[in-house]
Parts: sequence; structure tokens; C-alpha cells
Amino acid sequence: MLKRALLSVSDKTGIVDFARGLEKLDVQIISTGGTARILRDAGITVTDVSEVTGFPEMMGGRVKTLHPMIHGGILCVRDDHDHMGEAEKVNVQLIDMVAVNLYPFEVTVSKEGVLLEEAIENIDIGGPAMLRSAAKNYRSVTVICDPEDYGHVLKELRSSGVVSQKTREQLAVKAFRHTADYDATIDTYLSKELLGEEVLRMSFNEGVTLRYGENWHQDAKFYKEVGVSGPSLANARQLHGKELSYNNYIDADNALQTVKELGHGKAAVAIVKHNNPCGLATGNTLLQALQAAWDGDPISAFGSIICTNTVFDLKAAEFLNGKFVEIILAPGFEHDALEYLRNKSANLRLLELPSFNEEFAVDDTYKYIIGGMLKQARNIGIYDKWETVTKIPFPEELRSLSEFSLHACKCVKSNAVTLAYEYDEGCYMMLAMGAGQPNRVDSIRKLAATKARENLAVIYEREKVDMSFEDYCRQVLSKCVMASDAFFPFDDSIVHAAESGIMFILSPGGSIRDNEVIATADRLGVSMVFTGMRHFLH
Ligand code: 93A
Repeated sequence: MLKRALLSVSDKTGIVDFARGLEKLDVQIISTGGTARILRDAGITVTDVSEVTGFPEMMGGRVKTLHPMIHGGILCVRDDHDHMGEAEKVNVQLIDMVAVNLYPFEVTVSKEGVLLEEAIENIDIGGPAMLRSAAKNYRSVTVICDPEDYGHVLKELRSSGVVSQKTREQLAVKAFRHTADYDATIDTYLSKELLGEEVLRMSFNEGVTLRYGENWHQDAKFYKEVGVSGPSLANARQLHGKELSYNNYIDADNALQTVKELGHGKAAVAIVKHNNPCGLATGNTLLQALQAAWDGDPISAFGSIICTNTVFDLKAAEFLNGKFVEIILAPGFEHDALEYLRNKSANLRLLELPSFNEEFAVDDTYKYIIGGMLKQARNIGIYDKWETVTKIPFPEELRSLSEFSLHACKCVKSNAVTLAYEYDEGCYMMLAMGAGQPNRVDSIRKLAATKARENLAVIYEREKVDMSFEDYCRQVLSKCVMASDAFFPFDDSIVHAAESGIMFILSPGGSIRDNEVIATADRLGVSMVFTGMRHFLH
């Protein structure tokens, strides 16, 4: 039988209804100053904590419940003869339920210009002590630290007269997690204020077990970070298909990050394989962007992950007929497109990204290495300066295509080289890219330039282009903008690019051989801009 409950809350949400519910079940309510006042105003009978302890609330409220009459009542083990004897001897009344929420420390310190004194006064001492006492004694005591749980607890009490063991266990774990997080927030704040130290602290929800990790023999989990809003895979709503795998999370996150800053009024599509965008394009319609992204690497697009900034429509869905895709991420799906895609495959995962247009809510990225964590600011921006370094000027009309190429390059693993092409007025595609090579020359010669011709061959056939293939390649490549994620250490990359017919090149610059690189570009009739911003991605 639940006889006595102590209610002491800063956030008074729902407390009156909860107390009224308890009163109806003949539970005696003990309360601290402000909480007691609110309950009495609502006509509920309350015993003051000071009446139980025999002490007034003291020192501006710093000492209210920190007393053996309270903690003895909570911590006493009911089936321990000695405990019960001691309680009886000093007349400790047993407390069967503690509902406490703490001084709002986090809210206080996130206010602009908060003073240290104010922050310190908002460090709750008595509240966490009660929560921890009650959670420790969960076999006999129910602990509630979140108003969300009032309803469920009342329901159980009404139906069975007790709070079930399972609920008490869940609530106890929740309370310990809450006080741990609370103390962690205090630590983070005071470390900075008093010691000038930055503490790395992230909290995650209980992990979801994934079928396997990168490979079948590796166990894996996904932990969602607490309190991160905005566009994120963790906030995506799955509308269809089996659960995501470890590799899916990585690739889908890459696809989201790649497409997020693209578009500017146009549809944008990223197609990702093995943590690299192999297709990327903007278009007047989703279908147009999807086709152009697909043309960036039709071979790799098999089994890919697609992310777009545009609500997925039926035409785009029909384009995927006969094509194997793992996941589609979009801000939404039109009803007929959703039906079509659902019927297409039971395994195709469809994820809705509800807050796609919001900014990413995190400013930093983290990477775990054995024994340590690396933290860095997110790679924001694409160039620092726009300096034509060659004799041949860089046409201003190519600025926006260049920005697209730089953005693509920033999302491709180093050494990254991207070739961007304006395939329709104001619509851009990544014609080809070179990724992940330990040297830049191979990214250009063996990958991007070769791949560009392969991709053009497919388009040439399909579009029945009315000129020789060589002329077609020359025409397209001469209009492409090639971006390099880092400077050219030697001039060989320029030679290979020019040999392939590439005339416009972007590089951050900054090599000791910049002069040599520029001289070669001048000699070969190539126009080059230095951007001053490197985009390594490992
Ligand atoms: O200042 S405290 O750390 N000292 C205490 O003894 C104490 N007991 C409860 N803060 C204490 N509380 C906190 O008071 C509770 O955690 C709750 O947040 C708040 C409720 O106060 P009131 O009922 O006066 O609004």
C-alpha cells in the first residue's frame, strides 16, 4: 500500500492533478514550500516538510529536505527488521513515493550573461539526494523525476493499488540517469567558468542493435544523441522497408550532408555509395536532377542511397523502375510515389526527413580513434577568396558552376577531384569524380577523366548526339570546371587535365610549386582560380 508521497518540484507542470489523484487514493502528501503552496491553493491537503523534520526550511531554501526524517523515511528497507526498528524508535514515517524535479540549472546557465552566483544557486542538492535515495530503494519506493510519468503511475495505482516492480525499476534507472546528466551539466559549466577547461560530454539514448556492423561478423549498434533536433538521420521517419544497417547509416548521413546545401531553388539529388557521392546534380525538376545525378556514375548507382531536397514524386519514382536502390531520403513523398515505391520492393527503405530546411543543429564533428576522440568544427563554406592566377581569365559566368564543383569536391573523400558540367541552363551535374586515392594525379587521370568519357558514352548513345563521340567529349569537357580539394604539389595534374580537354580548374593553391603549376596552366591554355580553402575529407 502506498501511504505517503513526497512531492517537491520546480517544474510544477501536472503536479496539481497528480496530487489530487494521489489524495483520492488516500495517499498522504508531504511537500516543500512552493509546491505545498500550489497544492493548498488547489484545495489539496498537504503536510509541510518542516512539520516532518521539525526544522524550518533554512538558508534561503538551501536546506529543506536534507534531514534523517526524510531520508530515513525513503531509504529504510521495509523487510529489514533492524531498519524498521530504528525507524520506529525515532518515529521516522516511511515515504513510499518521491516525485521531484530539479532546479533548472541547464536553463539558467544557457541564459545570456548569467552570473556565476545565479548559476550556483540553481544547483539542486536536496532534490538529487531524494531522487537517488528513492531510486536506490526502488524495491519499496517509486521515484518520479519527469512529469510525463505521473499519468502512467496513477493509472497503475488506480487499477492495482500498487506501482509494479517493473515500473519502479524503469523509473529508478531514469532517475539515476537524470541526476547523472544533471551533475554532468554542472561539471561542464563549472569546469569552464572556474578552470577554463572544456569538457567533452555527449549523451546518447539506449543503443539500437543493428543486424551487423560493416561486415557480418561485427556486432553493431546505433546510439542516438539526446536533444539534437534539425535534419538528421536520427530524426528521420521510416515509411517503408527493413531496418537500416550500419553501412546504411554512414552512407545515408553522407547523402544528407552532401545534398543539404545544394539547390538554391532547384531540385538537388545526391547518390551515395561507400561513403562517397558518386552522383550529384541539380535540376528544374526532381526527375531531371535524378537522371543527371544517375548519369554521373550509372554503374556505381546500383545499390546506392539517394537523398534529395525535394518531395519525392511519381515521375522520379518511376525513373527508378528496374534500378536497385537501398534507401531514398526526402523531405516527403507524394502519396502515389509512396505507393509506387512500396510496391517496387519490400526492402527499399524510405525515410522522410521532416526538418530538411532547417540548419544542422550541430557545429562539430567527432571521430573515434583507438584510445581517443577527435573533434573538429564542421566544414562550412566553400572558398575564402576568388583569385584568377593564370593569364587566361576565368569567366565569371562559370562562378556558380564552380561553386557546385567545389561543393561536390568537399563531399568526396580525399584526394578528391570533381568535374562539374552545366548540362542544362542553370542545372549542374557532377560528370565524374576521383575519390579516395593516395595521390591526386590518379584521381584525375585514372578516375575522373576516364570516368567522364565512360559516362559521356552512355549519354551520347541515349541522346543520339549528332557529332562524333570525340567531338562530343571535347565539347563537354572544355566547358567543365574541375575542382581539386587541395593544392597541386606538382604540375603533372594540370598536364593530365589539359590532355583530357579540361580548361577550367579550381584549387586552394598554397603549394611551394604554385608558380610552376601556374606556368604550366598558362602554357597549356588552362584558366585557374585559387580559392584559399582546402577541403580534405578522410
Ligand atoms: O536547495 S536545495 O538543494 N535543498 C533542499 O533541501 C531541497 N529539497 C528540495 N533544494 C531542494 N529541493 C528542491 O526544491 C527540489 O528538487 C525542487 O526542485 C524544489 C522545490 O521547491 P519548492 O517546492 O519550494 O518550489
